Amino acid sequence: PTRTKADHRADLKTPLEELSDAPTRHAGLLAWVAEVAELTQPDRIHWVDGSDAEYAKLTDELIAAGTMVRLNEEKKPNSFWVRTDPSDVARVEQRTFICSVDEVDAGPTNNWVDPAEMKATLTQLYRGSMKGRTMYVVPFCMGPLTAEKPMFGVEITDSAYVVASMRIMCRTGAEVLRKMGDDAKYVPCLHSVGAPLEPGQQDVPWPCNDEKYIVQFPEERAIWSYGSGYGGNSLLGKKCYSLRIASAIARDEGWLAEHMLILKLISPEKKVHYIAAAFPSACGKTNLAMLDPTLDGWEVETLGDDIAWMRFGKDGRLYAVNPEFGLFGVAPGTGWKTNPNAMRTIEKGNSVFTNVALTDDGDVWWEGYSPVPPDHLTDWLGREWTPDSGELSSHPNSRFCTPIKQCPIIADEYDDPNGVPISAIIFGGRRATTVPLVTESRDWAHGVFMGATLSSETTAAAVGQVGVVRRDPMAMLPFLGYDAGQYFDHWLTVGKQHDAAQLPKIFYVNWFRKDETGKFVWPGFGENSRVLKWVIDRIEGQADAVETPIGRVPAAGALDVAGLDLTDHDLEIALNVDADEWRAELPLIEEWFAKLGDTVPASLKIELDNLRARLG
Ligand code: GTP
Ligand code: SPV
Ligand code: MN
Repeated sequence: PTRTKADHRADLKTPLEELSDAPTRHAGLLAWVAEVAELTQPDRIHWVDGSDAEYAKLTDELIAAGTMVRLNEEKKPNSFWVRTDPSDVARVEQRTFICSVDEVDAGPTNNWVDPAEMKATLTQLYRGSMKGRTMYVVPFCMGPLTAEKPMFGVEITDSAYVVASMRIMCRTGAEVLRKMGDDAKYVPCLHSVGAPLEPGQQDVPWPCNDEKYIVQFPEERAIWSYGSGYGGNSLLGKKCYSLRIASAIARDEGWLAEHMLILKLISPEKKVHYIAAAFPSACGKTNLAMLDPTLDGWEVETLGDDIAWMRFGKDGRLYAVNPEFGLFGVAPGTGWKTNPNAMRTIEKGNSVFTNVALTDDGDVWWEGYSPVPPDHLTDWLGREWTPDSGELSSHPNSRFCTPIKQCPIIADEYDDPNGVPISAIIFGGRRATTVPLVTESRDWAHGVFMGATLSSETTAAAVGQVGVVRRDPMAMLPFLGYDAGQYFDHWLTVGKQHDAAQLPKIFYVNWFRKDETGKFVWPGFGENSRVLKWVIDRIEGQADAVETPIGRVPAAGALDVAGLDLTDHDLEIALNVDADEWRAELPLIEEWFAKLGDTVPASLKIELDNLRARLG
């Protein structure tokens, strides 16, 4: 006799029966899982163990559901192509909330709703929201499990895509749960795509909801996310935990949680320096993190491409750890010429590609993947695409999600729970004008001023208009878990608490300056090693700089441009400090500080006064 769906259902355990043989005795966790199951009404509960067998089953189910397509094993082994709903392609900053108890603590840069009110709203939305679906429980740890105080989280989600991606992006599974024991503290992260299924209702390949909420409760250290399956909105260990919640923890505990890559730079003399750099979303962190230097004898190794947790060591130096386990990189623009190490990383497979194009032989493609596009593709919307289509084959915020350990230049220190000592912090943005290729700050406070006033053109990484200049302090505007002025104060305070000689030197870069025709004047990518060399030479007292009103820039001849195919005109534009352009910047910075209000530290206002005076 053929078995009906109803027979099959009758065989399944109820969610509460499943809980009784859950793989943990952590009472707090069990109670929370039971409470969420009661509220969201899933068909079943699955505790994620992180095994290969589980991953194979999960991806098979995603293929059957039409969410994933398996790529050609010879091109990209164990890898998958995913198309999202066309409306669910980026972070939703307008729908992101910091629900601190008091509104002032969220600061003027964040959306705020009273936490009780927000919980009431979301509880209504979560009620029955997992009907017809599996509720996955994903234990995870941000940073090494061997840390003195491992930073645990548990994500409950009804999205198998999220489970598959979390496995790549952070340390997950049975080992984490074991290490949590019966009573470890963890950040509860609740996620639902908000698309319950009625009995018999056919699912769609990418379930989501038009109503979206990405909510952080900083005092409670909890995250509630609803309606979106896209990376930064749904992989809650990433931006929600490791930046928004962690920045609040870091303020309380005296450390820094930052939107920064971490790289290791080795000079021809084999001298090692570690550098952390903060650029806004889609402004070059992944590329700089795995840069292939064009300068002879210089080498780069990768430690992280998006997030750095930095704590002061007993020696007074600032040590950085990458809390993540994978790369969630912007696909377009990633190719053998621009980022060969990313290409080598994804070639090894075990990756999920979202909103890129599919080739006829089961590989992926995107703008910049190779110089000549294939004759035919399936684009990110599932349509036929040819080079004459006149449209992008891939969404500008399409992403590759791949294990960081596959990076051929991953540094050995990557797993060290103590991190690496940072010599230089680099801030940078995407500015067509005004901001020169590289500027050195005079001291820590001046460097904090540079970070606090960082500006950049908006990109496709967030929903909204692209190319609009906005202030993005320390590249953290969308990721700050508390008041921006207090955040600057925290930066100044940790600087004052430590020996100035041991602090990293702070620099400011811009790879994106354009000439009068709209062309980037600086070649970027591997050539950025020339800027890193100047940075390190400055630290070691081996390169000359000239004072300008905005800081120190390379003296004539101090930036190594030997062998670089660059006209004098382009180099001049790249390095130029134009007093008129900077005078035009002053009212924008004033407006920015005014918007932030009373909590902007007085010393940053003095920095602004000094800048104004120097510009005359
Ligand atoms: P998120 O993952 O969103 O935080 O972005 P990211 O900061 O890691 O940016 P990523 O390195 O992925 O670069 C984003 C885009 O900028 C890609 O299309 C790159 O090709 C391009 N890009 C990166 N570095 C450079 C550079 O030095 N010059 C130019 N012109 N473009 C660059
Ligand atoms: C960013 O937008 O800064 C990213 C991608 O790194 S996301 O995970 O969506 O935040
Ligand atoms: Mn990022």
